[in-house]
Formats: sequence, structure tokens, C-alpha cells
Amino acid sequence: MSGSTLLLADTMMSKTVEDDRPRLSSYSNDTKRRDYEWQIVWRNVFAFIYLHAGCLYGFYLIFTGNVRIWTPIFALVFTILSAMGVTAGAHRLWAHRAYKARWPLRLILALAQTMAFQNHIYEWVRDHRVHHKFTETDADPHNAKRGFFFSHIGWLMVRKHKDVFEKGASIDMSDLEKDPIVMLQKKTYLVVMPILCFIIPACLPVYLWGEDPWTSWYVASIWRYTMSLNFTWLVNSAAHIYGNRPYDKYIGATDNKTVGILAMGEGWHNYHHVFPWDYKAAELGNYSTNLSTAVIDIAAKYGWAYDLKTVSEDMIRRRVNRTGDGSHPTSQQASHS
Ligand code: ST9
Ligand code: ZN
Ligand code: ZN
Repeated sequence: MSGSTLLLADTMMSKTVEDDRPRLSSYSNDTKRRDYEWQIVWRNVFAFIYLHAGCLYGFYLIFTGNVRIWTPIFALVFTILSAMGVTAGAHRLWAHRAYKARWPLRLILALAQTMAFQNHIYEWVRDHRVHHKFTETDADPHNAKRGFFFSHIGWLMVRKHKDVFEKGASIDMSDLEKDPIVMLQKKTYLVVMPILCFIIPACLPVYLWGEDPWTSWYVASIWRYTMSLNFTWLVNSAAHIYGNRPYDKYIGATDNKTVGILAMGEGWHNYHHVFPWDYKAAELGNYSTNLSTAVIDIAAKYGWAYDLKTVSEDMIRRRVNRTGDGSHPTSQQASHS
């Protein structure tokens, strides 16, 4: 990673430009209400209230020093591991086929994705493919035109819009149906997920360094899980609302450096929506804001990942000049201003 690469990334984020794409508020009440009745799923509402209250208690335990030092460190390591299952696994490998992976890597990524409890790979990928195909319409499960709260967490607390089912039926999932690791994970998810996401992370600190069991539960399980959910959800909310649109100013997705770091390289979302097949999910291979790319590159070095797809510089430049908002350092608008 060169200094100029870092500079380029920083320049891309530091420029603020006129946002002339259609405003999110153009999602009128008519559209919002059409054929849609709110059907709140109270089980999920209460689960998310518990998780967020527990997460605040986890913060309290950490900041008042009522925790052994290794427990938050362990939680952080576990967060990164499980995040790789989502970013390098569910997202870049299974949803977008941006590279290919040998079975040992697919198995590790599937286990890591199970630790993250963001639904099994099959369901995660189906919702994500629908999100890309019908972005910011009623068929998008976390349609950002329905506001920050809905696209962040609200969509998980209500029944889906009927367009999600109807248009979602057009999504081809046959590639996942042919992957025995994905199908085994789907079949065993309800048993394996609670063990990997909650029980093992809560037990290890107790057995390894004598952490108090409740402290371990609230810090290593609840705090860790709730924080990683929120970092992930920022990609659907913040990275569809705040930030620059260097590659396409006519779409909602934005490049957002903060989300890029918190979501392990998934915040370069304007780029990602324009070039979803790039295994980096970003233009630059900048590891400091894209840990997931580093993991795929290391796996590729050992032959576990291969056929990594990317986008030519020329194609990017042409797109930047045709539809970018002028915030890209190489854009013609930027160089003329
Ligand atoms: C979670 C997911 O948090 C987060 C995803 C984020 C994605 C971000 C992407 C950005 C990149 C990655 C960044 C990673 C960063 C990591 C950093 C970490 C530090 N197409 O869903 P159901 C059909 S999950 C086609 O029940 P309801 C289908 O037939 C959090 N068809 O709908 C289905 O039946 P089946 C934990 C579809 O009843 C049937 O409808 N999990 C589609 O409206 C029923 O489906 C939870 O909280 C589609 N897209 O319920 C669980 N969808 O499945 C939350 C559905 O049998 N979920 N169908 O084939 C639920 O409780 C429910 O889904 C619901 C909706 C209440 C939300
Ligand atoms: Zn998106
Ligand atoms: Zn994607």
C-alpha cells in the first residue's frame, strides 16, 4: 500500500461537492403506503431492545474497568473474525462471486459467517442480491428511501414489502444451491449459530482467564454482537445517505470512509454499487480501510482464493468522467475547478 494510494483515498473523502441526485425525500407518502401495511414483528423489537440495552451495559462494564483486560480484546478479535465471514464470505464470495475459493476457505468463511449471526448465507445472499437488483425501490429489503432508521434496523422489525417477495423471486440462487457448504450451514444454522455466536464467546473468557460469567455474556457476546450488527447496518443506512458519489451521482449509495473502516472495507459503497464484481469492493487496495481485501489477498497467495475479479483503471476513469459527482481526484470536473 503506497503513500499515494492513501493520499488518493483521503482526497476522495475530503472533497465535498454539490449533491444533485434526486433527494431521498422524493419517496412520497403515496409510494410508501401503496399496498403496504406495517406489520411489526414484536419478537424482533424486544430482541433488539434487549441487545442494545445489554450493549450499553457492556460499555459500562468496560469503561468502569469491571472487566478483565483480555475480555474486550477477545471480543474485538472475535468481531474481526466473524466480520470476515460476512465481508469476504457472504458478501464478496457468495453474493457477488467476485472471486473463487477452495473448500477449506469456504468452510472457514461459513463458520465465521455463522459466528456473526446475520442470518444464514443463503438468506443473506438472497436479500443482498435483491438489494443490488432493485436498489432503493419497494423491492429492496432495506430501501434507504424509507429513511435512516428503516434501512439501518427498522427493516428487521417489520414484515417485508410484498415487492421483496414478488420481485425477489426472480433472483437466481442456483449457484448457492450447488454449494454443499452453504446448504449444510442452512440446514444446521439454528443449532450451530447460537453455539458459535453466543455460547462459545461467553464461555471462553470464563474458562481461559476466569472472567465473571455475566460480564463475559454482556461484553464478549452481547456487546460484541450488537456493535458488529450496527457497523454492518451502517452500510445499508449511512452509506446510502451520507458521503460522496465519485463514480455515479445518480444512485443513492455513497463512498463513506468512516463506514469503510468500521465495516472492514464495505463503506466504498458508491464504487461497490457501480462495480459489484470487484473483489476489493473499492477502487483502491488500501488495507487500512479495507481489512477484508487483505484477507482475500493473503488467501490468494496460498492458492485458497483464485480468479480474483477487478476493474480496469480505464473503465473506472471513463465512468468517473461520465457519471461521477466530481469528488474523484482524477475527475475532469475536479481538475477543471
Ligand atoms: C442482519 C442482516 O443483520 C444484515 C444484512 C446487512 C447487509 C449489508 C450489506 C453490506 C455489505 C456487508 C458489510 C458487512 C460488514 C461487517 C462488519 C462487522 C463488524 N427474495 O424474511 P422472511 C420470501 S440479520 C426472495 O421471513 P417476513 C421467501 O420465500 C440480524 N424471496 O419475510 C421466504 O421464505 P424462505 C439477525 C424472499 O415474514 C419468505 O419470503 N437476524 C426474500 O416478511 C419469508 O421471508 C434477524 O434479526 C427475498 N429477498 O419477515 C432476523 N425475502 O426464507 C430478522 C423473503 O423460507 N429477520 N422472501 O425461503 C426476520 O425476522 C424476518 O426476515 C423479518 C421479515 C421479520 C425481517
Ligand atoms: Zn447498498
Ligand atoms: Zn454488494
